Amino acid sequence: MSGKTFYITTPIYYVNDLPHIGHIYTTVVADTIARYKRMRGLDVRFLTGTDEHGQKIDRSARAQGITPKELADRVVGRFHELWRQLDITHDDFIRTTDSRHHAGVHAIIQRMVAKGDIYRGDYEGWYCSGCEAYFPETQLVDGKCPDQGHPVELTKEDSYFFRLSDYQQRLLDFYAQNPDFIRPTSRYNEVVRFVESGLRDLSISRASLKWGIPFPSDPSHVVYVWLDALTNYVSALGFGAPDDRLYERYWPADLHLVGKDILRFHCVYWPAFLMSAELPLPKQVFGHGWWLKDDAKMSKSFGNVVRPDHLLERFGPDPLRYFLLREMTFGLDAGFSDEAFIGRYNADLANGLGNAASRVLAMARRYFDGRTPRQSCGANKLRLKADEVVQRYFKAMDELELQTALEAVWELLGTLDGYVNDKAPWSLFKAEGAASESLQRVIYNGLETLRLAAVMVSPFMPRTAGALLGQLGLEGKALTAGDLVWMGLPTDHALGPEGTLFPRVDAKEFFAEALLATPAPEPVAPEPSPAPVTPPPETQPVARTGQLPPEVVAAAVAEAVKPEEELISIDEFVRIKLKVGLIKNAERVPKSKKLVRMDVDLGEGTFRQIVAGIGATYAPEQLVGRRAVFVANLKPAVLMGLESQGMILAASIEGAPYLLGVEGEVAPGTGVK
Ligand code: ME8
Repeated sequence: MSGKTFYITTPIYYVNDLPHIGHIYTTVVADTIARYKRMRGLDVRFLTGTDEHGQKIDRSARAQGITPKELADRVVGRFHELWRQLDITHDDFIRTTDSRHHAGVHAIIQRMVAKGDIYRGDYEGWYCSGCEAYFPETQLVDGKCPDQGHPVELTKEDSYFFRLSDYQQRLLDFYAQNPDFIRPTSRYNEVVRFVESGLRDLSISRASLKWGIPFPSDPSHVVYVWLDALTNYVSALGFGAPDDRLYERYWPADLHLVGKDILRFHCVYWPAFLMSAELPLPKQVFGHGWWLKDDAKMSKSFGNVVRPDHLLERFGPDPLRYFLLREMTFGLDAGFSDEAFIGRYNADLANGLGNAASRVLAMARRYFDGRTPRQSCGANKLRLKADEVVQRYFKAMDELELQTALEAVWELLGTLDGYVNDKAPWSLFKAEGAASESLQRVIYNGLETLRLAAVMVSPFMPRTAGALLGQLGLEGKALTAGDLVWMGLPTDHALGPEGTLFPRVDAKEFFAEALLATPAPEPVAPEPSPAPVTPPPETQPVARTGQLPPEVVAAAVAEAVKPEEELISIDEFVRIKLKVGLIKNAERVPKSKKLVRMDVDLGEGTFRQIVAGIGATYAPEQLVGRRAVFVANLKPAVLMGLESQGMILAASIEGAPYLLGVEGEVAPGTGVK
């Protein structure tokens, strides 16, 4: 290790909802960068965690009849589990309910108080309870909240304020001196324009809320949730604790990775708080774009709805990691589509990397008895390309252009493919046998290119890199940038066992199975309104955080508040024939993790074949003899080659199906209303 440190953070995620693709994205990006920096020999510290205070969490917990801490404890487990499944290598996970964090928050506020930057006052402004944000009168639209048109009320609150207005010029000077502080540049300009337009003092306490960290010296207030949350980046290092060695070693952070929604909190408030507390400022904040879901497409097109948890379960972490990093240009928005996922999986992973690996390795095994050739090759066309790609890869990775780095690796794989076609090693073998020096060189070059590709993809797809290196007989060694030098592959060396990196997927079958196998996960708690992230109680609503693009908000609102015309009449309802069915036989569908094939008695004399994605919750033997409710007049569908002549009804709890029970010995075929 060089002794040079690299401290990287993700946002700490709210615990009012289960983690989704957006959280996965930020965390996977951070993990890939952390792994790359480690590979370059840096002393890396990678932090993630959860944001557990504030009104949003308080409300969600109330809606479920549990305490906010109980809610947080429940959801935090899901984050830990997900990060484990995705091979995330964070060094620490902070929760804002940790006592170490309280100490840090108090310590920072005390420094701000000592600086004379905090005063007590009354706040009067227009409050939107739908968005939980204050708006100045000038921003109201027709007397309503500018974000979602909710009604606003004139509200007065006793509060502690931070003299943010005093920091306007200092912030502008700082941005000017540190043009790399905010990336990408478009966001830098956005923040500068915003600060230039003027900053007002910021309310940093809430008297009306109990769920938070008590304000130092006045426990009748709690600390404003964003001041609380931002401090995690230093409290996790022991700032404010007796042992602050980690703080001394790693602060200031090299990179705060955030979504563009919370950029201003990180680029305006956080540096101003730190300036006030006389602490060093982070070196860079990167505000990446949003994953948008083509909602209409996903809900309308039958058979193509796939949730990330299903992708993870079916493919393991690497294809999802790859897809997220390859599909989104870092900094811009992108649409998440399951078709695109399967398309990339088949094209880039099964055909691209997977095929290149199996093709070259198979020849090596065959021609040289499962060993690498005895001849290496220093100078050749493939090496020239590889050297050039490695340089481009380093440059792109250093500039956080992860997509560009992947493109470079795939370009190299394309060159490898052309090279093998040109050199036609099979003809060389046929003509001269394994002793042919040309054959040895060609195969060596192919294997060496695969080795370099494996090392380059290792921060993105660690398991795949390990598997490919294993097949090359190079398992188990920690990778460094020094491994990206041509001729690292030993000659006459035993190759590892054979394996398929990415089996091809039949998209049609996959979607059919996924649709039945994975019901939509339930949110942890229903939100009282589709309000965005709790916005600050501020005099100037600089960052109406969590604002989704209008089309996403519209879709969410439409989802949450069904317009009257979407209600169905009783006539429509009775068109669905629900019947009690008795399951006579049940068996797993071969090659499917979740599908079960059942023979069901619906009182019709003959049994119906019904195929359902319930096999992860129920073993076939638990199903036989059981009564359940079925849709009897659904058009048949073919799943993994089997016709399903109906559908079994199940409740869905976090993606797992639970069958509806039927009390008593109700005769098969009895109608259900
Ligand atoms: O804002 N696309 O927490 P949060 C891409 N607790 N990234 C997304 C995304 C999407 N559709 N949705 C969420 C909070 N993210 C605060 C942060 S930090 C001191 C406090 C990612 O649970 C993205 O990184 O709402 C975004 O900034 C973050 O999740 C917001 O997570």
